[in-house]
Amino acid sequence: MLPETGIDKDKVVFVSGIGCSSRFPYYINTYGFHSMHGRANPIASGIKISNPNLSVWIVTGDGDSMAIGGNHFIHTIRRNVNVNLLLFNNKIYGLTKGQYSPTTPKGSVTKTSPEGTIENAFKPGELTMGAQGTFFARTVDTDPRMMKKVFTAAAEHKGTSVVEILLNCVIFANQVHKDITGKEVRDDHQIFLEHGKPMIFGKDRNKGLMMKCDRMEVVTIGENGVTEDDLIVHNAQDPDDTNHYRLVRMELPEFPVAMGVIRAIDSTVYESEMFDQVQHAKKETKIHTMDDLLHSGNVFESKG
Ligand SMILES: Cc1ncc(C[n+]2csc(CCOP(=O)(O)OP(=O)(O)O)c2C)c(N)n1
Repeated sequence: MLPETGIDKDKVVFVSGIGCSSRFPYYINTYGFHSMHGRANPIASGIKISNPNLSVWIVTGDGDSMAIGGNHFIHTIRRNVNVNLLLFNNKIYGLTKGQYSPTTPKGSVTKTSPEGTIENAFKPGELTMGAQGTFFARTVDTDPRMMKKVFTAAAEHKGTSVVEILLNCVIFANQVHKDITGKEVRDDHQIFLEHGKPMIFGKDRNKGLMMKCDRMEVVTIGENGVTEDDLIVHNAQDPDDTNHYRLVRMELPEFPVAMGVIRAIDSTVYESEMFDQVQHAKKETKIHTMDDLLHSGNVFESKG
């Protein structure tokens, strides 16, 4: 997918934190930076701000970006730095051998929760919306066609593009997403959203999402007079995030899990605004040399 974006590979940087997922920069033939646990976001932000011509990708795990790096995650999104963030969500700390993470479902038995976790799990999409995110998409690692579509949209988006990728840790959280991604269930348990298209899903393409009294509901086309025209048409570009919130929260068994680009709205990006401010400050300033600087403002003279 990267070669098809037309971006020269010398202009691409992959920045990761720590974790199995964060080993990614070694597997790709571009520049890369395997950094510190939870700190990929500030490093990637610095790279992008100092050299906006680069295509900057962050690769992170659910532990790396939702726990130790949770603060950096929300602030990168709030600033809308033009970077792409691939969040490998296996719902466990893999590298350190199976401790629960902030996305581990409540009640899960893990190495650090022998009686089941007693914490509510984060949904990365909810955090993205809460941080005023301009782009959120979800995909599955076993669906290369879906991944390609979603990554291409992320690359094209101007702002922080958050992509949640559902995948297994084959050792410590094997089949963790099987109810969503399993071959026999995936058509009925996922809905692939496309901007401007009605929200249809199901093996027989006869199920859909409809608004009923301020609530989203699953309906069957052909039952109770429901037709395709009654379904919600996906508007990923709606600045009002109410429906996007509804979509990222959907979970089994009541709803299918939303895939594809859920939100992609236009907004200003951090590094452009910073560039404009720096240019303006340079033009207006009376300080051009170190001497000017030392003699500007309050100057104290030491006598005695
Ligand atoms: C400052 C610091 N604290 C803790 C660790 C130990 N540590 C390494 S990876 C990791 C969790 C990784 O989990 P996740 O981001 O979900 O990645 P995965 O291995 O599952 O891909 C932890 C706690 C560390 N390397 N550095």
